[in-house]
Amino acid sequence: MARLLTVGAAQLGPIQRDHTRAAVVERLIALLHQAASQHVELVVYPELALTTFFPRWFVEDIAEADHWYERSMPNEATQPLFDEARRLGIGFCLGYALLDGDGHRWNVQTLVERDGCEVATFKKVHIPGHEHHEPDRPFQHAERYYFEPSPDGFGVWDAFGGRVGMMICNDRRWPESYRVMGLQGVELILCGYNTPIHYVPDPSQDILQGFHNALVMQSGAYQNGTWVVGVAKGGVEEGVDSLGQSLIVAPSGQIVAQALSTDDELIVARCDLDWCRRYKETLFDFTRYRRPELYGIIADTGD
Ligand code: CDT
Repeated sequence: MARLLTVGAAQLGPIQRDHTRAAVVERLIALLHQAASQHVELVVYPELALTTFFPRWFVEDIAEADHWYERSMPNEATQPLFDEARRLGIGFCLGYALLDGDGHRWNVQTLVERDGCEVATFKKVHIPGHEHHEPDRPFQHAERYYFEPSPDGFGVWDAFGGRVGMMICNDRRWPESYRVMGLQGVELILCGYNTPIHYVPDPSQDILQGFHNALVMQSGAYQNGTWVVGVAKGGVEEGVDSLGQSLIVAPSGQIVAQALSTDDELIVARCDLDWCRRYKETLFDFTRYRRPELYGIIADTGD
């Protein structure tokens, strides 16, 4: 019997600076209701889904940015989402900024099962952008100021009837992200993103944003025999245009669903997790065909 899981990628349009958590949570719940009407079992929301993409602004005193971070999950603002998802029997994956009890700042995604139990909270591994204020930029991308990189790396969890992994935005551009999860038998990778169309260090890449987005997720899916769900916060947010084009990719590398707008939009795919075996047990039978003894340089830290 096929292991079928109906997955929804709940793309968000822009969240402006003055939009309250309560208003955003209402939008998340509206998408959840659409998902319920299409018998979706797992809804995936974008990176930093509760606020605007605040790393576009620099503050001298980082404490001035504390209000963008969650202190716990769920909390008062997000409890209605957790309650409604549990009532509907839908699991979800939610991206947000976390300021933990030890004062560490993380860019995270929390995965919640259909019964409301937390599966895991994943911390972003590859933190892009810059550490310091760069006054010549039209907007900042100071993620390296606002977030620490994960010390944990990429895990995979038994959930939703399969092996589920997570990555966040820039992680999707790195083949190692997929491969580390692939080596743990991943069957479904969940990835939220915020990708400005304008790439300040090399604007010649602007026109290629959509191509690169699909390229990395399609190749990562195929080369590791896994489903990949990529979910954008798109549209013009505080004057910065960001990529939509949320997509769901099959283990064949084919796109089976893609968002058409840059607004709040749900796309849905019925994912057969057993499809992964067609690739994991043939072309990408790692045990049979990989040559790890020749790949040492990939993980060499140069120490
Ligand atoms: N959020 C995030 O990681 N965005 C990056 C933007 C490019 S680096 C400035 C991305 O990889 O899409």
